Amino acid sequence: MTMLRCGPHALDLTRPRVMGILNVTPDSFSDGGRFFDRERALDHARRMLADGADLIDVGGESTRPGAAPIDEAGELARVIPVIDELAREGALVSVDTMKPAVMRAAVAAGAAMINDVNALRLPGALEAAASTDAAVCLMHMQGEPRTMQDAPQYDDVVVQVRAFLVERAQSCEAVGIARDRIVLDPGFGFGKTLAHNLALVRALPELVSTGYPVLAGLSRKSSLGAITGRPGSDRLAASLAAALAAVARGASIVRVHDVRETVDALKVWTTVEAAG
Ligand code: 9MG
Repeated sequence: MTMLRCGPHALDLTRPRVMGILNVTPDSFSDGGRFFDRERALDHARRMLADGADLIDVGGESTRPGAAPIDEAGELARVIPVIDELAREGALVSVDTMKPAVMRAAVAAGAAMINDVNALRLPGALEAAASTDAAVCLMHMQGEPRTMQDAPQYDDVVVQVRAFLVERAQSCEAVGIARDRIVLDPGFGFGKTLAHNLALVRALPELVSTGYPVLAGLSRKSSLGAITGRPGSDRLAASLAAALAAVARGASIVRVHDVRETVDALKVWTTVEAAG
């Protein structure tokens, strides 16, 4: 599929696309104290767009292992004003949420993609997404964020992740979410060991063979730390290598923190590939 339908936008996937990460949580953009600074978050999003991000993923609830959950009202208060402003400025905005009410409100505020690490499994989530014209990113996660890294286990991680994602995509189509609105994501680091993540990167072509576009989120993840021995703040080179490894295996969208560097790396990669 070459065009992903995202509300009023159509994302041409004949070349790899970059999703910039915007965490609107107090630990990401604090005002120097305990509060979230919305203007700093918006400036960061504008910087990512100027650097070449094709879309911005706005999330108000951290999915890191051990992170504290947030209630619906708190999540809405964080994400809606930011989505509203970025959409008004013409950006293609994705909302990173598991909650049906947040999905509906975010799309009403201008979000054109729903990125759900829970693959629309909460009661009401499928129906909420179906009531919109937004694209949906269905991610695989084993367990739940608080405990998912405790002892992840699979008989065959590639077979199980692929089967799960195909089942979720079919559930979406059954409630009226058209095929050209669906993206699949193996969920690197979500209930997976380093060996599981590496197997999934190598097997990306098997996910691509489903016919749905694939999104890969490897940026700064702990697997890259396990390989390089570097902390999250020092994983730029590792993240670029991972993004290219994913795109080389057919990923259509990469979800990243370092937009400028990823855009440059992809320009070189696509130029080399086009020349061949
Ligand atoms: C919210 N979030 C954190 N990591 C992610 C990943 O790898 N993929 C997607 N779709 N969302 C993610």
